[in-house]
Amino acid sequence: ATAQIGVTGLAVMGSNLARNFARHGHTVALHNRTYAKTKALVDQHGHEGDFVPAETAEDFVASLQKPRRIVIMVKAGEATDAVIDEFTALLEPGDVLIDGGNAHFNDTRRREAALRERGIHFVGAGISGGEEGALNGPSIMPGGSEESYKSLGPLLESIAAKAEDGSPCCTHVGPDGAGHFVKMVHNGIEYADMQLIAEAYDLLRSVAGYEPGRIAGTFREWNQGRLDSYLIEITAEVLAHTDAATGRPFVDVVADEAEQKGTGRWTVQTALDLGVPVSGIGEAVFARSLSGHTGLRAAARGLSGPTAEALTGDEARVFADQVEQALYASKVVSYAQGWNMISRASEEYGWDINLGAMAAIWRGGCIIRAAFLDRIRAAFAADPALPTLLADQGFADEVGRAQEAWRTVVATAVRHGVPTPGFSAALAYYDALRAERLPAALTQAQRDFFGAHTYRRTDRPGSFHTLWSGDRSEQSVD
Ligand code: 2AM
Repeated sequence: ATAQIGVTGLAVMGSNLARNFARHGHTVALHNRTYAKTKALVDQHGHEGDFVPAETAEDFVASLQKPRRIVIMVKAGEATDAVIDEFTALLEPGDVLIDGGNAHFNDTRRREAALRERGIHFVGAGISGGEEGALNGPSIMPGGSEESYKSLGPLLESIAAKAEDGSPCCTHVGPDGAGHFVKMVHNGIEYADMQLIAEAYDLLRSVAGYEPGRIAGTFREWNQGRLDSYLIEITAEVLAHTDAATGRPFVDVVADEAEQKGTGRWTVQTALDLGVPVSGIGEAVFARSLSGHTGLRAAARGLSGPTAEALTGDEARVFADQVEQALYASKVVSYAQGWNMISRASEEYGWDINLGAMAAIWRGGCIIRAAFLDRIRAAFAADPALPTLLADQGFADEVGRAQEAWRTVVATAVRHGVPTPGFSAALAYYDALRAERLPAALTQAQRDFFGAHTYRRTDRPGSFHTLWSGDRSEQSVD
């Protein structure tokens, strides 16, 4: 037994992760359901490090040092359960099984509890960064027991991306499903970021009248400032790209129906269950969904819209700057919502998640990597109990300075008939949070009227019901 770590499931993600381990000096046991993939990996990349290919699960397990550490990289769902069952029979107490797929955190909680009974550590690890990240340094979000992280942590940290300050983009997130939970929220935030960027693009194109090439330049400029991020960078590259077949801007030849694999939807479903308003992620999921409803869109194409003219010259340039401010402010709101969700789940499940550490490990490797995340890390370092990012003085000041431009952008979008559900929902959230009084008071009164649901008063404690269909006197309800 010579291998420090094993990888089973050698499609692209698994292969790249195995190569990443090997390139960092670890001896890596390799296994795949069909041996051809294992052989292909060793044939092509065997020179990159020490690999121990195995044809059978038994040989694979026998090649691993104890406690054994096996990373499972198969499609989330039934395949994961099948592989877990196969290996559980071959493992001993103290061994560590790691699921690096995009499992739902409730599946991870179930699997962890079942394996814990047999003394096996099950680690649901979120891995972000795609194929490229898996090979060159992903952001890794492992859950599971503290004890499992003692032996596994150094291995994972060695292959993880490194933030600018050199620290690894990997930390023990918390027990059982905590790792897969934060990976899910990461993806939800990614959806929101992408939606906000798409809205900014749409406004620059439809309201400022910019061509894609010029918008690429605008995004490149923005990428020099506070919006500096991987997603802004690739947006500029996409917008600068010309379709070889037609000579048209690439973005104009791509069908405008966005797809989704489900982690955004999971985030919103889970947020509803936890009672956390994540309107930015919600709008992003709905926007993708709407784009795919071609029948509805065809049926609505003839509906009337406004006749506002595109802006020109200085007006367009001023507007583009306002869009940057709206994008930034909306981004702060959507991250604030995402962190609320992690915080709420951490309480609900007893995960004790370090909120600042999540920002720290998303600074590199993952799709939402950005300079911005170091600001979030710093905000939680200054106040670990920060109730919302918007309460951090730095973010509050910045959003405060952006808010007039943000309102102008949303109002202009409405006047031009350009849908900006992300910008609009973020602004509505901001205004609702800061409001002295909300019309929820009226909602409560209505609920008491039709359903005797009772209400509380602003001036004294207790619950009350008004006899709406009687003399409208007030009853005290215990
Ligand atoms: P395969 O090469 O034998 O198809 C992505 O599909 C990876 O998951 C592949 O390496 C694939 O193995 C593996 N995989 C898919 N379903 C599986 C299952 N039920 N059991 C084991 N491996 C599986």
